Amino acid sequence: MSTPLNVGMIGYGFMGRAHSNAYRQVSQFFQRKYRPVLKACCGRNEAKIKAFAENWGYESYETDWRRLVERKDIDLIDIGSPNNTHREIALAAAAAGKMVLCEKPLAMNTAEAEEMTAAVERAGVPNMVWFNYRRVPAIALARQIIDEGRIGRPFHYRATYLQDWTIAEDVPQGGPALWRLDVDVAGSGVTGDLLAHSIDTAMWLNGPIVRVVAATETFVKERLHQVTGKVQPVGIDDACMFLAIFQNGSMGTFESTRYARGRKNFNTFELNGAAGSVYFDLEEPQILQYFKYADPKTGAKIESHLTGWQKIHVTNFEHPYMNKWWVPGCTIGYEHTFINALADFLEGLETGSPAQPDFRCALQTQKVCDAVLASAKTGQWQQIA
Ligand code: SOE
Repeated sequence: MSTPLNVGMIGYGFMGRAHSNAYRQVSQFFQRKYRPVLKACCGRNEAKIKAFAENWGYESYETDWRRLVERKDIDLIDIGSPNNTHREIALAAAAAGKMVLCEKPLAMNTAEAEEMTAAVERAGVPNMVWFNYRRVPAIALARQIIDEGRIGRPFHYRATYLQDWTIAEDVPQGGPALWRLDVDVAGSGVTGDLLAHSIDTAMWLNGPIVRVVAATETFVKERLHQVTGKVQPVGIDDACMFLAIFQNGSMGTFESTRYARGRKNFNTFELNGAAGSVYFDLEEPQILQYFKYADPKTGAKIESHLTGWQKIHVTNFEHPYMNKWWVPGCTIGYEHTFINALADFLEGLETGSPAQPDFRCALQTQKVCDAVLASAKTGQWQQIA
């Protein structure tokens, strides 16, 4: 017998849809004790939230998130609204004893993230941040390969996260869909929006980042603001590059922009170690590339004429998450990363071993983002606690 878990979803944009889809699908594919029930969704525009509730099958809707948080029939609050709303909702939800899931980045800055982490820990409520790319099976396989010692001593980590949707100068900032360009709502530009993903993945695969030095650029200095109707200065970073030193002594380079013509959601990483390397590119999400130089157990080198990059099609039953989906060779996509993440969260509730990244873990990513932005201002290396 499964136990219902009543979900209150805040936000009905891109992430509201991605999370709602996960709540609807997860129990069909993963056998878990807890079964999400789409109890209520919430958004300020009544016509839109009503239509959203009908489309996704929510039992009810609210137009004020405070009402949702107060409801006795809600177990879990999911924050899928813009970044500047995360803190207040998370604090209220934790105080009301609700489980809290939050879209990335956790907060506008480290101070907020610390407050939110303290709140969920004080309340003792389960929590997680939706860094969904950890749940791409090929990325999870990279982690497995690293844990198995197949990369050996790591030397280099290289990440890029490139998009091209803000090149035109007449793209406005602010308001629905375009709040990511408004610094007062987003907190930062590509650093919090895209590099937060890269940093989360990097630290999951290669351990903590301890030092960074960065440069950012805002290519279009003024844009029409959709809410005020005025042309206003752009406060976000359009592009960011930084160097990083990991605690394990390896070196990292990170690059992100929304001005890479032709790149839509180009999220890549490569890790080079003494015994091997791994490479991933989200444009081929079912592939993990692996270069094997030496056997991790015996240390024996691969015969030189047989070395080369292997393209592993990550769809076998033995691969992470894949025994829950289709038959080998059949791929899964973007939406499944959210379903896999939710399945892990539900498993954490059941086993008592919380799914990651929880708020505390995401706080560390926030600290790296803040250090990157601080370094871009001063040009100096920044240490991360
Ligand atoms: C930005 O364009 C964005 O939608 C991010 O906010 C998401 O986190 C990323 O996964 C896709 O790109």
